[in-house]
Amino acid sequence: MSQTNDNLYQHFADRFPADASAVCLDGSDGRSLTYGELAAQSARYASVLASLGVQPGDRVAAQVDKSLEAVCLYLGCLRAGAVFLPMNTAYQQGEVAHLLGDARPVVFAVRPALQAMAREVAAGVPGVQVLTLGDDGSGELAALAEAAPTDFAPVQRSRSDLAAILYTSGTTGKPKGAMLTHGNLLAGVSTLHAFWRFVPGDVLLHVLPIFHIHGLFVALHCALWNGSTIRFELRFDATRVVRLLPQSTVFMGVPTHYVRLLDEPGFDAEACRTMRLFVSGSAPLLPDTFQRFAERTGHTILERYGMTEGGMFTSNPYAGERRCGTVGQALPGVSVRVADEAGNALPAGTVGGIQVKGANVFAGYWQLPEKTAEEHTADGYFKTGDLGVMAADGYVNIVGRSKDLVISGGLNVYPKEVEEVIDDMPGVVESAVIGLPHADLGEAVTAVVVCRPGAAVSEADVVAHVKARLAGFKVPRAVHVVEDLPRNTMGKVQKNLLRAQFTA
Ligand code: MCA
Ligand code: AMP
Repeated sequence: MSQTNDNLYQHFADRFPADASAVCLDGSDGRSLTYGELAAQSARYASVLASLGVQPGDRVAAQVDKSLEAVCLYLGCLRAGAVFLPMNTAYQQGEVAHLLGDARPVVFAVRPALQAMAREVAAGVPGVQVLTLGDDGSGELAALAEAAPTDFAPVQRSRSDLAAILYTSGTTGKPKGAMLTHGNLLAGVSTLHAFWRFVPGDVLLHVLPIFHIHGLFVALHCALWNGSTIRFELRFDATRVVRLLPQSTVFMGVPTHYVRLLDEPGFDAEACRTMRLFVSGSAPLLPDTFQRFAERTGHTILERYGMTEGGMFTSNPYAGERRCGTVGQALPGVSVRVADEAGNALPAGTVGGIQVKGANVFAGYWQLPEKTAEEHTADGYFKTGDLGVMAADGYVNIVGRSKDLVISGGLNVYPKEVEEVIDDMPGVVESAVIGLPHADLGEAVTAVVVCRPGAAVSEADVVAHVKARLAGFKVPRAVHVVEDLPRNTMGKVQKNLLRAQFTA
């Protein structure tokens, strides 16, 4: 009896439109790919990876710009049975070095402009081959793909085989790799596709980066699962979005996207006339944004909640009440509870930790079994680190985080990482990094710094120091120099007091 192949690519391919000339990716740079070309191109990337020695289970890292080629590389990885490791393009040398050293990929695809840096980092990592991939069909990988065959049978995978590792930071220490299996991703996409009622003819307006769950495993996956055309915007431009909405039916974004759209004069009900769904997530959507959006367009944003460690956990309903300020109810197949530390579910209306379990929830942290165990309860729930309240009818409100985290424009910044970089500066005694309310970004990274007596450390010095070492979105938007940091009796910095002091 032949075994079913649960390679995620095989499941996508089984659902691709019968008409191979249907447009899949319609790029904002004027380039596009049909579904037939996507199948052929991704086969070529799979062949190239295999010829480079990539075996099923080997990691393939990519720090490349959003492009048609990046999608083909990703699908090629799935086909070859490799484990895809996407990296934020803003990561600097130190951040990349940690990920490469930890994941030990066999291939590292990089932007041509940054190949010197990539090669320097890779020199310290045994076994990794660096190959360039541009966003316009240029680069070494693209050239190899050009010459490769257009057929490649997807490698046999079971649901428990790894498909991707996405790194996510923690309150302490370095970023950890969240391992996602073919089964996790299959469960995620099939649930969302049905729950958000994708229909033939849907067109996705895709503006998110494709190195995080939201852009890659939520937006792109739902559209591929539906065989949809994807208006593939290589970067977010609110004016272009307003122009493209009348050719689209679904949009997914972070709250900053919605805030910026509301600043566009032409953004109104007429611009949204063909749209059936606006989804928001990755950060809290302010009630003001939710309400202004409804007044301006007649559409109610559907807010959902998830994490790198498993994709989506809760969603407001497609047909029922999309309740402002909530992230909706547990998605089908996902168990969500608000519980105490011991894992006891708390009564409705009580604040506690949000814990989740389901086929979409990750397989653990790469090579960190103890950390994985620590983050799970005895009965197998994953502790998200988010604090919430569940109403009697199951709607969840996220009220805070037990993890020290700032979310800026939908991107996570772990204060500890930024503090460590600032504390290394000559003249600095210590620092505390907090998030302060910001109209555009939701929260703005803010540093509070204590200097040595007589040391002249300016805001510009701190900004320049961090910028040289960490991704741009982690750089403080403001720096306050203080005499000392407020501490409680245990010696812990009272960040709530700092937030109150520096909130305008
Ligand atoms: C860019 N910059 C930022 C941010 N993004 N600063 C703070 N926070 C940000 N999020 C800085 C750059 O470093 C640069 O600084 C300047 O802004 C301009 O950069 P540019 O790339 O042009 O910015 P932008 O186009 O305005 O980007 C804003 C953005 C983007 C569109 C909101 O950040 C974005 O795409 N965010 C979405 C991220 C996302 O997909 N999150 C999902 C992950 P300088 O000028 O000084 O160099 S969370 C997830 O996946 C979970 C599962 C979930 O629930 O969804
Ligand atoms: P990441 O680790 O980058 O996947 O980010 C996941 C975190 O984003 C979650 O733990 C939440 O803190 C936050 N998050 C995602 N969606 C929402 C939402 N709709 N509202 C509030 N926070 C959210």
